[in-house]
Order: sequence, then C-alpha cells, then structure tokens
Amino acid sequence: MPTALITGITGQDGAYLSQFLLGKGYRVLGVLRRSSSSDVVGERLRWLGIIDDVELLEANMIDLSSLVRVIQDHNPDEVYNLAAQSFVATSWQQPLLTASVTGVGAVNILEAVRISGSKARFYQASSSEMYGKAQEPTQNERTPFYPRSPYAVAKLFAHWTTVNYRESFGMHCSSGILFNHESPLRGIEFVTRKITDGAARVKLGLASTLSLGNLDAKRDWGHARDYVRGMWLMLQQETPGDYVVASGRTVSVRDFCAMAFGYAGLNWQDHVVVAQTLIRPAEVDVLRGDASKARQQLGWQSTISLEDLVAEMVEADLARHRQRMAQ
Ligand code: NAP
Ligand code: G4F
Repeated sequence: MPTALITGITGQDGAYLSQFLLGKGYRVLGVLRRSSSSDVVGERLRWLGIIDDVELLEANMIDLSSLVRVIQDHNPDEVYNLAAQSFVATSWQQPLLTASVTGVGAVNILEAVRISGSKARFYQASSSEMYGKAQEPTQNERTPFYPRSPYAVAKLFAHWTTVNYRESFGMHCSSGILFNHESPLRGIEFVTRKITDGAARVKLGLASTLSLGNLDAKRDWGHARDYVRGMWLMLQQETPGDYVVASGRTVSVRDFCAMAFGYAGLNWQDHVVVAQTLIRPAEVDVLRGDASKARQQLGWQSTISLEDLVAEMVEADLARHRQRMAQ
C-alpha cells in the first residue's frame, strides 16, 4: 500500500485528493496545523465522509523541524504540497505571512524531503495566478510569468524552487500550474462560492443583496475533483515536469453570477451590488489555460462542465442553509 503525505489536507483540494487517493488504495497522511478549533478544521474531510480514513499529523509549514519529523517518521512515497495562505486578497493585508507559508513553506517541505534522504516524489501546487498580467492570450508551460499580488510572487518563488530542486538534486519534483478550480468545498471567501452561497441565501429569503468587486474579471474555472486527478497523474510519470491543468474555457464573474442566480430561478441584476472596497490593488484581468501537454502526456482532461459545477455548488449551498434553518 503506497503512502501519500498531503500538506493542506484540510483545504478544498486536500479533501478531494485524500478521497481520490483512498480510492486508489493509498494510506493517506495529512499535515494538520495546531489550532484551538481542531474539532472543526476537518469539516471538509467530514463532509466527504473520510475523516476517519486519513491520519492527521501535527506540523506547520513554517516550522522546518516539524516537517522533517513527519517525513522521517513516516517515509511517504509521495508528498503533495498543497498548504498555503491561498486567498489572493489577504496577501496584500498579510504579505509576510503569505511569503512565509506559501513561499518559504515550500522550501521547508522540499528541505525536509531532501535532508531526510527520502526518495518521495514531490508535487508543488503552483498557480495560474503566476501568469498575472498575462503575456499571451492562452497560457501554457512556456508562457512568461507576471505576478500581480504578494500571493502570486510567493507562488512563483515556490514554483522555481521546485524546478531548481529537480535540476540541482535530481529529485522527482513536479509542479502543477492549476487554473481556478472550485466545488461545494471551496472556501466561502472565493468568488464562486460567495456567489453560489449568495444566490442560495437570496432564494431562501435570508438576504436580498450580495456585494462583489470586479465583475469584469475572467477566469478559467474547473472542478476540484477533476484537478486533483491531474496532481496524482503527474507523480505517476517516470520523469518529473511542469503541467498546466485547465478547462480552456473562460467566463467572467458577471457571467458566473448569471449562471448561479439563474440556476436558482433569480435575476442576478436584482441582487448583486458592486462594493469599491472589494476591488483589488492590482487585478488579474483574464486567464485561459492551454492544457495540451497534460492531455497528451498525462491523458488528463476536464470532465465536469461549468454548468454542472454551478448546479452542484448552488444545490449544496441551498441544502446547507435549509439544514441550518430547520435546526
Ligand atoms: P485552501 O482550501 O485555502 O487550503 C489551504 C490549506 O493550507 C488548508 O489545509 C490550510 O489549513 C493549510 N495551511 C495554511 N497555512 C498552513 C500552515 N502554516 N501550516 C500548515 N498548513 C497550512 O486551498 P485549496 O483551494 O485547497 O488549494 C490548495 C493549494 O493549491 C494551495 O496551495 C493553493 O494556493 C493552490 N492553488 C489553488 C487553486 C484553486 O483554484 N483552488 C489554483 C491554483 C493553485 P487550515 O485548514 O488549518 O487553514
Ligand atoms: O475567487 P477569487 O478570490 O480567486 P483568484 O484571485 O483567482 O485566486 C484563486 O485562484 C488562483 C488560481 O488562479 C489560486 F492560485 C488562488 O489560491 C485562489 O484559489 O477571485 C477571482 C476573481 C478576481 O479577479 C476577483 O477580483 O473574482 C474577482 N472578484 C470580484 N468580486 C471577487 C469578488 N473575488 C472575491 N474573492 N470576492 C469578491 O467579492
């Protein structure tokens, strides 16, 4: 039975990746940072019904010794580095924390693997945010990067460090440049979940308006369940590498509002208001990924449409609110 270690196991991707790997027969270990609310941080794993099937180990991305201990004690075959301060807007408020966790944290886990003499294959959660002010209309592995937030700068540092450890030490390090991926387990602060939750609240009479920022921003949105399969496929390759994972379809925040509110039988224009305070200091206007390399070399492709994703998210938020109202 192969063993996988996931940093960020309590996040959206960590939960879906755990479910995927358990289905493949893996023993799944996850890094859990110490919290006074440890009973609720496993909520996503609980939602998927797998909290008792994974082993949670206390460590923190900014404490190298804790990561060395985890690698030495458990000697995983595969390490997936998903932990991050992952909310772009917060990275302007907490740039040093973001640099430490999202940037230096990746070096810490790479060092933990290297110092331990582990032969584990390593996955780094890189991001389409690294393209930022995109230099080409469709972004692939050769498109130049132009980060637009402290988060993206930190991710770029982690990305190049991953490439460098592969080239310097011959480690099996791969980097997945994943475009936005969502699900019912997406954090409530991200725009898609904020919209589906907002549409559900309005539908159930719990709210009448939803405040958003830049409605013109465009993203290439896919489903997290599809994208974690791409992570695993990268680590099954003989040779490590970097891969774009994306749907290839780009939609604006405005259009996402129309889809989500429309699914709930509402007109978004009656409810969405723009709040200037939610406009970012620097914006990533439009992203569209070209996942040809992943398709050809990994056999990966997106299987869940944006329409199905929106429907699943709105249904889940309606169910959550109905359940709370019934209590
Ligand atoms: P997420 O839901 O925000 O999860 C982040 C995870 O990191 C959580 O488990 C969190 O733990 C953990 N974490 C944060 N600080 C930590 C620390 N100091 N030590 C240990 N763990 C820490 O993110 P996600 O959406 O699943 O994304 C997974 C990864 O992919 C992230 O690195 C993200 O930047 C990257 N990425 C995401 C997307 C996307 O569209 N979702 C696209 C490209 C790249 P707590 O539960 O304790 O907070
Ligand atoms: O949902 P978002 O916060 O995601 P963003 O900034 O694209 O970052 C996500 O995807 C990245 C991959 O490209 C990941 F690396 C990262 O960790 C994260 O998962 O915002 C999407 C867009 C932005 O242009 C933002 O300005 O939506 C716009 N937006 C408009 N109103 C809003 C809002 N975003 C949020 N979060 N909240 C709003 O009210």
